[in-house]
Amino acid sequence: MASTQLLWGRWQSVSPENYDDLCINTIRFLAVDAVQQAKSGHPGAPLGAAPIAYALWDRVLKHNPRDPNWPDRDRFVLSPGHASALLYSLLHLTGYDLPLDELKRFRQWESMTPGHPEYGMTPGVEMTTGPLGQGFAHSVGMAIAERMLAERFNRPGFDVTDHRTYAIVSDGDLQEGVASEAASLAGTLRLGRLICLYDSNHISIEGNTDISFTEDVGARFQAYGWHVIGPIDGMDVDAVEGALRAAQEETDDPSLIICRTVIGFGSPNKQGTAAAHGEPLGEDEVRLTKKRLGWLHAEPFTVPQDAADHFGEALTRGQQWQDSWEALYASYQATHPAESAQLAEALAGNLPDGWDEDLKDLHDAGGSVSTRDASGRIVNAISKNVLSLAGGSADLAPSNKTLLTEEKHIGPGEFGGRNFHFGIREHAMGAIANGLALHGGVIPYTGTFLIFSDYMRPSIRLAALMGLRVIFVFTHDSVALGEDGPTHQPIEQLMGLRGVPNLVVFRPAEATENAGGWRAALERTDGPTVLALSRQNLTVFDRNIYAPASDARKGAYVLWQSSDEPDCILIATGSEVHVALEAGKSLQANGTPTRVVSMPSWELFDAQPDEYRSSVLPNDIRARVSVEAGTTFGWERYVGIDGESVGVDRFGASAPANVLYEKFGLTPERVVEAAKRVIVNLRDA
Ligand SMILES: Cc1ncc(C[n+]2csc(CCOP(=O)(O)OP(=O)(O)O)c2C)c(N)n1
Ligand SMILES: [Mg+2]
Repeated sequence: MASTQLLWGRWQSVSPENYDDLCINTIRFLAVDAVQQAKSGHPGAPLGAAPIAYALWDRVLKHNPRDPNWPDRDRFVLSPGHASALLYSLLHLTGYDLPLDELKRFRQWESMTPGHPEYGMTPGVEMTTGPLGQGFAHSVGMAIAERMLAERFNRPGFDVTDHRTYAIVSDGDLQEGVASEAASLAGTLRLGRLICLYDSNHISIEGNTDISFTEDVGARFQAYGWHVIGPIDGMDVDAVEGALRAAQEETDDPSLIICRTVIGFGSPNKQGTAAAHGEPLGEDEVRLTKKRLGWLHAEPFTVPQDAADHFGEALTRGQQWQDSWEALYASYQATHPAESAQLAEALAGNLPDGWDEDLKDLHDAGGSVSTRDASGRIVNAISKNVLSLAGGSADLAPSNKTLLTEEKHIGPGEFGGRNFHFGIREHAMGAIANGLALHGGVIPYTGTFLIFSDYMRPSIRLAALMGLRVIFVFTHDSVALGEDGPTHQPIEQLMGLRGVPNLVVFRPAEATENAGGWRAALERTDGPTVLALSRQNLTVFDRNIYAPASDARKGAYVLWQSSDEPDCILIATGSEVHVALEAGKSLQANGTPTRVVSMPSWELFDAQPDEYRSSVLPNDIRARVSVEAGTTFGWERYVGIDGESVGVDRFGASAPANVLYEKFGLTPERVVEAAKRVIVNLRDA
């Protein structure tokens, strides 16, 4: 370990005049002390990556700690979220509204310093990280959004959107598949303003990365089309700064700067080993580490005045950046009032007045159209008014109907379009869509088959956790997709998605409900929406006969019922509403008054007032049957212990849709039988 020895030499002799050394140690020991105080956390990465973080934050990153939401700030993502203490040190020291007391409450209930960075909890935290690979993939989305806004709103002499996206990424990040997907697309798109610092310490939890990760990462990224710098000495601040400047110069392609670092740097007994990764150093080792690095302050959480003064310059720099941007923006407003107004609206995420006007009368009653085709028409109608709406599919646009037919495409170095080609990369598609939403100015949607929601579930979960407006379009939403068979037929996916907190799942019965789903999704500013859409055609309800389509927004509504007080309620979603309706009419014809409830969205229904909910599902009508072409697991919630559920509790099969519906019992006859059984059982009870 000759290089480590050499580094020891440099770091042993910290002199007070040397602000860099002092500041880096201040970052390190705030993090180490926070972890030690919490008796929980990860000291290794902050100790090792402090110099690269410092080089970026002190010398390069354009930000204003006083205004974490300044639109033209550089974005910074700490992809290894376990190194959160590093980020909290930086935020505190550079003057964000994160008091030292909050670092002392690291990982405690309702502190601003949760175990992993969480979006919305701490000023300056751009996203929630922790699931490795996601930070990196989201940063690709942020970098794309920056270019899209620049393309749409910048005018000659007015580069009002002109920033970069930086990420620190770790071994674990670059092992994860989602990072490979995102890196591949970032290379293709030539995202020259994306710069990633790779904290290459060759250590993860189980030991040296030699045991599982031996590829040449630089060569791999070069093959993706990235501009690769290094390996460089990640403990050498000047070298890191130099690499960052070189990366800035390279505007054609994204840059990866490979920084060789030492995990747990300075800890005599743990540095360079996995022991430094995920547990406090221990009181003794903290003392030894401080001694080793020449840190003279016995008291934990010490910020030497010289360090505080030096970091404080970030406030002055930040204000100057923002002031000059604001001056530019003011003259942009004066010379380009329309553009600046639109930019402000886009950044605020506002929808223009009358944005959904074109959705009226989009579909003829009595016609027959799949909800995916209807969605295609709807999204095209909305996109004409909502210019921030942009999205695409993971290579299934012709099937998902996600194409904006009159808009251009996003491609290599081309960001003026609104149609994405994510390639067959569902996981990164989700992450990139989230990154677009996080950046702001773009309202993203994605597309693939419902079955492949499994491939992007971690990104959907993060969208829900962060409360992002992202619209996930999933078509081919049941066994009714037919011949492609069980690998393509979703069974447990709908219910699985319903299990994600803060995710709205909307499965419309036909085109007019579908418009309600899109409306709800666009108007929902604090969380994502899944739209589950059919491959097969479905009759458009005549709303003169049935309840108004606008009721779909309530999540569930009485679509139709017998004139007499109903004996039973059939509750269905999506294509099975049509099965339930036929069953309901047949029950009525045979003397059993019935109510049919269309329930496109559990979550929207559950959010309604009690009064409304019990008007749709009155407590005293306990004979209930649910009908949905998916797992029945979970429907007890609405049918209760006396009810029954008609669904598919097995993997599907390859056959024409009508055959599958017969074989799986998704028929009006089966629903009628179930309803009769439930009614009889209740009477006999
Ligand atoms: C998707 C995912 N899988 C597993 C983990 C658990 N985990 C946290 S850190 C880590 C390894 C970290 O190694 P590295 O990324 O090199 O970070 P370092 O130890 O160098 O700080 C693992 C497996 C995780 N956070 N995310
Ligand atoms: Mg590592």
